[in-house]
Amino acid sequence: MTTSPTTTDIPLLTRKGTPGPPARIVHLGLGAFHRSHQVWYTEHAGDAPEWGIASFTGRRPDAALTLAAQDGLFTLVERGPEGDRFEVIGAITEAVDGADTDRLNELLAAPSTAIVTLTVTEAVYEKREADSPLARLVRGLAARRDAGTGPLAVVSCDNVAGNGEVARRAVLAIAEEHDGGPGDRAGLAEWIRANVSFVGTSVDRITPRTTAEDIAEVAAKCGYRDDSPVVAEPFANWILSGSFPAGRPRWEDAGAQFVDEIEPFENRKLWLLNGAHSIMAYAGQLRGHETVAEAVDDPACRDAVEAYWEEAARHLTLPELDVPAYREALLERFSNPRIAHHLAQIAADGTTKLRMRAVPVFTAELAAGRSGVAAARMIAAWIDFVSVAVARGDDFQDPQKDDVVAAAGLEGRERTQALTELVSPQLASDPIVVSRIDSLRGTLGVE
Ligand code: CS2
Repeated sequence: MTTSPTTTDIPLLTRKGTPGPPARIVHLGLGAFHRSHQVWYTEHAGDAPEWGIASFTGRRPDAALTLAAQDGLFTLVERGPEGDRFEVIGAITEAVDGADTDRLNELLAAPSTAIVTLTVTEAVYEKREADSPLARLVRGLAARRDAGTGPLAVVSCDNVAGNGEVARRAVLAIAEEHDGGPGDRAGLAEWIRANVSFVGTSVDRITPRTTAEDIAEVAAKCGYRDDSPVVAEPFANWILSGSFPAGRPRWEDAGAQFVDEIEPFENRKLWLLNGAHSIMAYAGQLRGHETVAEAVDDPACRDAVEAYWEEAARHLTLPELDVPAYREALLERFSNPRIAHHLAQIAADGTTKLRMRAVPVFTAELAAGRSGVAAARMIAAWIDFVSVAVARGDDFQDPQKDDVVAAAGLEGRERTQALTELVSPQLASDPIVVSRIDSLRGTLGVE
């Protein structure tokens, strides 16, 4: 591994022998967002010394190796419009390679473990493969059942509508598939139903990818070497709904909100923030922009976002959602010139994301007898974006990539029809809807 000249002579960030908090939370999906969000909230809970996190990577061990060398410590760089604030975060006590399922099973079977949090990406909830993070979780839950160590809470922190319920269904489906089959999992689904609570959440903190410059900046400003800092905006929000049968940190001390009914909050965040992000990711890149701040500064993108917000707002009626203030705050967050939030990062997994970000508003507008033109434009921008990517042979990430490539090979309206179908078979079955999307193609590209 190479280190920049500025970082060779200074000591690596470590705990210097002081133990971290006991691991009582297990996390699947050790990435930057997990660290800027759930780890930050746990660090700032009033009872933080009692709550450590054992965090497992997803596909690759790299993040665990880097963090383990620092005893789980990392720097959070809070990047405001005026400058950076640095904070060493110590709530991760163990950073583990996701392939180490023995350790996962051991931790899940431990009576001290009370919570499993997840940031496994939207697309993973649709996967049933044996090596998916959710299948690993199911095997861990079997270990807990066998050990007789009682109930716990699973907390999904992915941008998925109804994430608690979606996680529950996915976990039960995997458990049921194996019930009575090899691995002696008979009755596992039943045990999960009785013992595991699935907590729904709305999560929010813009977390761009860490760059080499960020690493150098931490070394220069903090006087230690951190090979894995995280950069995030100052804003953070976490809304949760559900029970914690084995206890939880006092996340409310750090500003987390516990509500009975999560759906309106979740919709506000998924539609207004993430929906706007997707419009900018596709239209913005087609128009030559690289970051959210650049895209929101372009009147064409900004107007498309505002029009979409108008449609979405009609279905966000609870007064406490305070949509006008939320929209204003979003414009400010998106415009933060010091956060280089790359549109390419947001553009990934379009089929899954649009299902959550465009389809519900489009469907609600159609049901109300309106056109849903702004939601349709988000889908049209995605179709233009993947069409260009496929034609140029650019790499892009999508759980249905082969189907996207095949559909993008069709011509004209057929292409619109086939790509829309990958996002929503229901919308694609309505010829008027397909024509509407088709007529919007090309309207947000380069002028
Ligand atoms: C983004 C989100 O990449 C994406 O799809 O829309 O990661 C977004 O930045 C976060 O949800 C903000 O909380």
